[in-house]
Amino acid sequence: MEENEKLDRIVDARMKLKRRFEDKMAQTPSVADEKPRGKGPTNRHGMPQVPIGQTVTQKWPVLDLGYQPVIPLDKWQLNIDGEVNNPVRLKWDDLMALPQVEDTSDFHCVTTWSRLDVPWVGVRFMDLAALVDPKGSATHVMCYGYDGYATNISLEEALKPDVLLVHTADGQPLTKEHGGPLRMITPQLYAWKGSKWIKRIEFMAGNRLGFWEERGYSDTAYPWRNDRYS
Ligand SMILES: Nc1nc2c(c(=O)[nH]1)N[C@H]1C(S)=C(S)[C@@H](COP(=O)(O)O)O[C@H]1N2
Ligand SMILES: [Mo]
Repeated sequence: MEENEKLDRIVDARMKLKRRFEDKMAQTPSVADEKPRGKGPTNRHGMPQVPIGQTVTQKWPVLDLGYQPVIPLDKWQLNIDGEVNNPVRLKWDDLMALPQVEDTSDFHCVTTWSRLDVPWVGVRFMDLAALVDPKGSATHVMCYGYDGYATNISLEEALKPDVLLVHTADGQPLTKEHGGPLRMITPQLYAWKGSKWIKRIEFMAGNRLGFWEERGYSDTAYPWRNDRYS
């Protein structure tokens, strides 16, 4: 396909996603709730900086399933498939050739710690979605890690501009403990919604539960609603 044609298709897919999810996104709790629970100054999406039940920490605890996979960059790949018109398999160089975004956001773990103002660098989930062009039937994604983890998220959450697939944190390559070479982050949801060591994003026609969601964690994970367990 011609480069121009390819770009047109990506722009088209982006406009389509915007039209489909803009309203839904504006109605999500972490943007729309009138009485969000928490304390501190208002953050950029209108919520109190520290959600209810969270304590700010300077440290960055590590949470995993007891196994930290090692993925050399030349073996690394990310598959994006399912309900999409243009499934892709990205190698590391393909990922780095996509627009790189710097953003600073907060990280809220369900185990009650929050790490504020983490500087990240990575690729927007939205840009990856526009690349694969989700079918009209797609409503959710399942994100899979190289360690066997999986977590589900709705498209109106995943398409938010602060949802990134990051390779850099605090100015350093993301360490293996925290999901390097690449992990997802979901600043407006509890952090378990962001898969570390991400290897596959499956677009789904409907919802399915991930690893923790099947084991009693909330499907929706809204920090300002104290929405931890189902
Ligand atoms: N692949 C994978 N991703 C994962 C997990 C995991 O065990 N495996 N744990 C989740 C949980 S419960 C949290 S709180 C965050 C923790 O990220 P951290 O270890 O960088 O603090 O990653 C989430 N993503
Ligand atoms: Mo967690």
